[in-house]
Amino acid sequence: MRIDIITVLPELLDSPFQHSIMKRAADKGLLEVNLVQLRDYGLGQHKQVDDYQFGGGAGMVMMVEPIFNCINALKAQRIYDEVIYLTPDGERFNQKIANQLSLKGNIILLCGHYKGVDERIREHLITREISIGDYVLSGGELAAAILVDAIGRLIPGVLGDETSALFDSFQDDLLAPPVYTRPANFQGWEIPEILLSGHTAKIEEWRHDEALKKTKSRRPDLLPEN
Ligand code: 6GU
Repeated sequence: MRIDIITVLPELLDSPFQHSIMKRAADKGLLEVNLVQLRDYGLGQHKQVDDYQFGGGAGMVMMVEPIFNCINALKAQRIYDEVIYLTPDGERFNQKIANQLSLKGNIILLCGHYKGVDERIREHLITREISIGDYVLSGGELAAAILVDAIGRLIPGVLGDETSALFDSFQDDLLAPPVYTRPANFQGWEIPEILLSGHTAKIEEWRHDEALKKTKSRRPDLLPEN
């Protein structure tokens, strides 16, 4: 999978994909993240990418032409399955969307700034608009990092244990059960005895019960209504 991220602040995204699981995905050739500096497509001597909004009002708007040229330059290289605009008024990102996107081949992520992008970009070039939650960020870059992480780890072969992504919090609409590691007793803080029993079926049952309990108390909205 290849993800191109169009941004005026590629520096913000230099580090997030160079560690841990995202690095492993890149090293294995399973995920290629390419940062595209929008300013390279800016207009005139000053490489302008934003301008005052028609009708007046505070805040700059990202112009059509640089984004149009940038997206076209990418599209000349390969076919894209989605051109996603990251915006607080997009569809709220969740595990289901991450699952869908992890099956794609090539994706463009467009990071907005200032007041956002000229609406004509959204009308004519964007295939999907995604928000990461009900709060406002100063730009789409950190949202893009979150998408890439959530998507990247779902690509088959990226996680060491092929099955582990399937048992995560949210993947089955239940929060994850508690986990423990050695020592079994730390200064009198003991782990649940069942985990030392060696009884796999009982342990799985306990984990499911704990997951259900936690979900009921913290996120009842995730449970089916009955
Ligand atoms: Cl995708 N972008 C910005 N700027 N703010 C957000 C967001 C995205 N999602 C939630 N808030």
